[in-house]
Amino acid sequence: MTSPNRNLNIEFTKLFINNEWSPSTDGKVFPTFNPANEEKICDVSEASQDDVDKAVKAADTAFKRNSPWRSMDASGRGKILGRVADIMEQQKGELASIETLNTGKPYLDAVQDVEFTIDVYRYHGCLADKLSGKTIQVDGPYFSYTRPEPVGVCALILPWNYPLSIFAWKVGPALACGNTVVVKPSELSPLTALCQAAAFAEAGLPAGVLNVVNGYGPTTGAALATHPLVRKVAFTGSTATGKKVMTMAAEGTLKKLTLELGGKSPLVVFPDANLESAAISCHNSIMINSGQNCCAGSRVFVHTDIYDEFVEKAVACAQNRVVGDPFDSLSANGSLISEMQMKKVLAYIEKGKAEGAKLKCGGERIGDKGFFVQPTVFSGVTDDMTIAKEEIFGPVQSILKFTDIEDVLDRCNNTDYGLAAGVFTSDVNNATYMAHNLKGGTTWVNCADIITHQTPFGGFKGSGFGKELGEDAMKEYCDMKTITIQVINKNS
Ligand code: TXE
Repeated sequence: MTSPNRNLNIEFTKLFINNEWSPSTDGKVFPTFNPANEEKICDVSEASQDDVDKAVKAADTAFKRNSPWRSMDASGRGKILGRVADIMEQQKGELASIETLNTGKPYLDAVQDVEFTIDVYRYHGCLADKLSGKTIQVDGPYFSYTRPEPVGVCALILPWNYPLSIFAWKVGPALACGNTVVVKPSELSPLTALCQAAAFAEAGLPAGVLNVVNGYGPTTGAALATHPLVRKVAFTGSTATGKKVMTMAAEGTLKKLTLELGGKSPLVVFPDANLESAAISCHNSIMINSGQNCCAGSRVFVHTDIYDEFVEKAVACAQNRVVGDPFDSLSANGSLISEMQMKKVLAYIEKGKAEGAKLKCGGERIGDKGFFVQPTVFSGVTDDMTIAKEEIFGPVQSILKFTDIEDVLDRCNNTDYGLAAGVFTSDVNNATYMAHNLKGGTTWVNCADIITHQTPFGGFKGSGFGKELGEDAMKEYCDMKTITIQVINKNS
């Protein structure tokens, strides 16, 4: 087991462009914090519009015909991703410690994030030389086939909740397919993106193929999303910002787009479910990462026959959940990412109380240093309440009641979101009927929040479009070309 390191020497804080570390052209920096104690960790270079332009041009040059990257065999690209995974394996404790420091998430969760990241690089590395098209029987004297080709320069805009792994969710398939990338990490958690850039350089990635520009959304992020040389934007964040990014991607040069946005994912518990196990799964689904999780089970619909018993179990789980120093191995939750996020969550809790939901436990900030919030459970939640409609992104479980399967399906699907959903039952017909009719990009049966590097992940409706992870992620980073060749019979 790796051990945490609290006394880190933060080595990478500049912009990573063309395999070089450079300060921003105007010398600007911004501070990055440890949300668990509110102390500044270090300053990070802030990319100006000129820096973004430099990074995109470096990526564009690296993508030119006959460049070292474009000339490399697909298996060579795969080997580089494999080497990055090996390097990260060696640095697991260090990377997890930096992630914990910069996000406030428990160290043991951060270790799992590093492991997931490594799996993603290995998986997409192995897929690099398995991209294929089809040969197609066509009418006439022609031979047709399809050929997946890399799109070009990809702008990858990242959130702060899983900075390490979501970097890999996008960079892994983008590079496996032969694209070049410019990554903008969240301004709240840039440090492990920079560490991964260093790992790619060490692994022998040609200059310009991967660039990282730190900065804020409306400036650095917008400069990247609107840059005319960018061919594809992949974004994870809020629906509101996702819509802006979609507009930007449509202006100027039309760009391909993947959006992974938020959710208000329903979990439905039937009376024939294993109640203990369902209660634990539902609890973990909303509490993990302090609820800052796009596919969190934030609406739990429980059948009226088992409602009170389920609520009792949910409250016991929440009361037993240890919140504290993220470097302490006993802590299941650390701090939230920022004061703003904490205030947003506390405001939703107040709204829940004001609108008549029953606060069963939690509901308060813990301490006055760091952004810790008590695991909170509301019962008696109804569909019209704000806490049942909007994404809270905090450790707040809302439990609703249902009696009828058709009615609960309608209620689950009556949301602008469609990222994930789940059902708990021992009846296979119920399970299948629910799984087929719930509108969520990922639907779980007798489990929740299970995401693997092999399975595609992505939402419907306001939760965005396009898939990450699994083989499907590769398609998002390719243009499929059709090639048709006239076949002349020289003897006729
Ligand atoms: O997200 P934003 P924020 C949800 C969650 C959270 C809320 C707000 O509910 O409380 O969003 O979080 C960049 N042009 N999710 O404000 O604004 C920004 O710099 C280009 C769900 O952090 O969406 C960051 O890199 N880029 C989500 C990224 O977008 C812009 C994970 C996300 O920021 C930009 C995170 C602009 N105009 C939050 N404005 C999930 N799906 O898991 C911002 N950015």
